[in-house]
Amino acid sequence: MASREIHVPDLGGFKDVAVIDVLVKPGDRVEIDTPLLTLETEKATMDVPSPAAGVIEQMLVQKGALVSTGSTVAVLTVAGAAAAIVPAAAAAAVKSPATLPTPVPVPAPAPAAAPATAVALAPATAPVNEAGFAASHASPGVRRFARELGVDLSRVRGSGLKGRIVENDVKAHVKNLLGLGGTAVATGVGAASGAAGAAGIGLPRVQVPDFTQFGAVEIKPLGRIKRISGPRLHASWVNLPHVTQFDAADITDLEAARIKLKDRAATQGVKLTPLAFVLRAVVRVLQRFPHFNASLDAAGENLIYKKFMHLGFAADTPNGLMVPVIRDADKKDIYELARALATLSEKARTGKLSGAEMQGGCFTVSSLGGIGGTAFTPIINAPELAILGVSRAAMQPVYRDGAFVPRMMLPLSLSYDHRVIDGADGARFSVTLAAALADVPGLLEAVP
Ligand code: CAO
Repeated sequence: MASREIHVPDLGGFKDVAVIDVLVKPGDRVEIDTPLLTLETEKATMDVPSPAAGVIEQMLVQKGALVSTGSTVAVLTVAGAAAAIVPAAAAAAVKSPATLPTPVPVPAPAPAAAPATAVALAPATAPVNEAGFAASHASPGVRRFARELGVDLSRVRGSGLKGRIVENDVKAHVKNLLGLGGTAVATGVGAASGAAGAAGIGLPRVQVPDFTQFGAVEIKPLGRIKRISGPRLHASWVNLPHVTQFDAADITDLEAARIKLKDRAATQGVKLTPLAFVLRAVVRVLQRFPHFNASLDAAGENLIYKKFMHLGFAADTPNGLMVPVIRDADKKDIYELARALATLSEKARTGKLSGAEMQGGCFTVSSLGGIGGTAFTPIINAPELAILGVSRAAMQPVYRDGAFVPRMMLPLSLSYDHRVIDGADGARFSVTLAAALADVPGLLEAVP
């Protein structure tokens, strides 16, 4: 057992930064990266994460205190070696919108509840300028409020001290956008932000009755990940016109090859599941369809083609769904992809993913193949333009050359942003992907 001081990581030149929240107390057990404090600069809020696992011995700062780079904020009792220590600067997780955990794709409900006219009435749901949002002068509460409404803070004029944006500024901004009366809008905004799962501005709200009139209830707050990802998923759902293209790839030959390779891979500690092959096939297809590896700019007028190929994948974890990102997936072969999948999903499950490991994705794959199902409609991980859903492969009778033959078919569900990707392109992408999955030698080729 050893005591270890925890210092504020490099704040990038900011001094006397306010502590706006103290998240732990003496006696609390913390892991590496457990947030200890929340700081607020004029530009963003950020957590100070624990650089090591242990038990909090002392907290040396309180809410309202001012700290700078290197200030000692806590003392931690650390068990065992210093090996568990990671550099604090590397672990600092800036909680600006750009570094919030990537929104997690979830199977979407039927889209019936979002009439197009209502979305059109909602200027607050125009694409958010993330850099401008991050730079806006507003408290975490106001940022959250703006996120819930899909309001771009960079467009809001602040009436507080030094131009700080307060909640009423956000409401006034929405009022201006909608050209409606103050009282009515304020009421609408308040209600929309207050109710869990409430719809955004301009959308019909879901009425939540008092369920106790029907029987006993228990209320539990949503977990942190769901609270962060929910508004972003909602923003994607209402801002991006989703279309889902279904297809099935014949992976009979691929499965035969995978089963042959699987045991040898296992001896080298690699679990070779179909997903690694799907990722390799996606890379090959993205190389032919670069506009699927792009994003629309904030104005929705230009397409930003990415000259890198970082692939996200949805991982089911005890804390909720997360989307780790495999960097430079185009430079990895099947085995390297399988290894990256295992490493990152293990980190996601044990809460050890860093912010950087969830950023920069170009395209996401969401596989429910290990669980079951025949198809689903994944929500695009905006500002990406498409997401591939993979369901469970099954042996099926396929009519070929005048007879039914048993083939292993893998269901694919490709959701894409119809503002950028036409239906014909969506179908071409799916067909090309199915062909890539049938081309076993191509998938096993060495990666340049
Ligand atoms: N068809 C048939 N079998 C499949 C399959 C598929 N499409 N995909 C995986 N399997 C099999 C694997 O081969 C493995 O079988 P064995 O144990 O016999 O080898 C088993 O299912 C379990 O696979 P896995 O889930 O451990 O591994 P994976 O590489 O397929 O997936 C990961 C890794 C992290 C994506 C997965 O564990 C996970 O978290 N999935 C859930 C993702 C999710 O919730 N997505 C929904 C988001 S909504 O958009």
